[in-house]
Amino acid sequence: MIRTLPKGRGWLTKEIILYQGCWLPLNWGLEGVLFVQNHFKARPTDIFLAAFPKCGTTWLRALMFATINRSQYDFSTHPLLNSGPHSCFPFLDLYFSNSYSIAANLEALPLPRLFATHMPYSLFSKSVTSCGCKFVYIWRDPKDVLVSKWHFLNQIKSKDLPQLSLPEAFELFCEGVSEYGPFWDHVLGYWKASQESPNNILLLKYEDMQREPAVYLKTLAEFMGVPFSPEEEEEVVEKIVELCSFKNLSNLEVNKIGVERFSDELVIENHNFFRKGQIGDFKNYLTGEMTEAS
Ligand code: PAP
Repeated sequence: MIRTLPKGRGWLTKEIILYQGCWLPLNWGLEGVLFVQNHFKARPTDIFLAAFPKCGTTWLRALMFATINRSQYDFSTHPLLNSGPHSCFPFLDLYFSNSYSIAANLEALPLPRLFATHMPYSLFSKSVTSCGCKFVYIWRDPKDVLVSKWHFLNQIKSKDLPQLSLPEAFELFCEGVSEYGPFWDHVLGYWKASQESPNNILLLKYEDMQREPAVYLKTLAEFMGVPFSPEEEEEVVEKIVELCSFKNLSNLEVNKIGVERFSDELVIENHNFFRKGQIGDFKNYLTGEMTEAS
């Protein structure tokens, strides 16, 4: 099958493959999708955090984990102070890999099971999307996504492969050719599904969350079925926002020197997940012409 699929230039690996309308790296992207499509059994209580890469998974992962488990942990000894946000719940797309450090038995995960995924909505089978489970989807200005992705993938890329220049990345991104692209197909797939099933799919925008984190954290908690009580709104909401803020997380020892082992080939230093965390950084990288064209 793989031999027959269209190939494009990869940003992290040498090439990516177009599978069911989505560009995927072969050794973890496509394998992960095939695992989910063929072996994963969703439960109605499952909650997925879905996003195109570099739209805010790290932040949302921390917020969702801290919100769901707020009665279990004290803020002074919270697990997020000692482990990177990517270890608080797993990437569904990486479950196929035996070397994924937190790939425990799927059936043994605490309820509700939380999963992160970069898969487009259209790649999930009906048995997942119609079982009653929920999707939290975060998206972001694609110009900032492009810049963030370009930095991140060049940073973690094997030294044996050539770096991608920004003009090259811009061209490829506009053509839809980047890991989990095309960007707009990804966003619109979840947007359309949220119009049809608003109780099951919540769309959040990174920029809105940056402006009013407490407001959207309350929306998120309500959507996940764990609304904050009036007493919690006084204090707990602010504490979670503060705990998960870019400033706090990026300054923790674990996020400065820790690593996340996603698979044998994909071991990422946590500091790479925290770059600037700002809105509009694209202005420092894209030319006026690029901005206009995008
Ligand atoms: P992933 O797809 O590799 O998981 P993801 O977490 O979605 O990455 O996106 C990383 C972006 O979120 C980075 O943006 P930047 O490159 O423009 O800076 C990162 O800095 C930002 N980010 C990480 N943690 C936070 C946070 N707590 N609050 C706000 N932004 C954050």
